[in-house]
Amino acid sequence: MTFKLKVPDIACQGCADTITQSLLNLEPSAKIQVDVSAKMVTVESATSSLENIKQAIISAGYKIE
Ligand SMILES: [Cu+2]
Repeated sequence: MTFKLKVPDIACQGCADTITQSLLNLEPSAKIQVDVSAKMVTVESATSSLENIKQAIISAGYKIE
């Protein structure tokens, strides 16, 4: 399943890397794309729920719009 989330606090590639890493900790085989200028996170996941993905992003220190 593919999830798209808007994360307004993404400001730079460092934010993208932090979010990517926390999502990989949740699901190592997930495919993750972070668009820094659009502040969008796209997660292609086999096993994670939207709620789990949101929690991983929140615990990395970001809010979801
Ligand atoms: Cu940043």
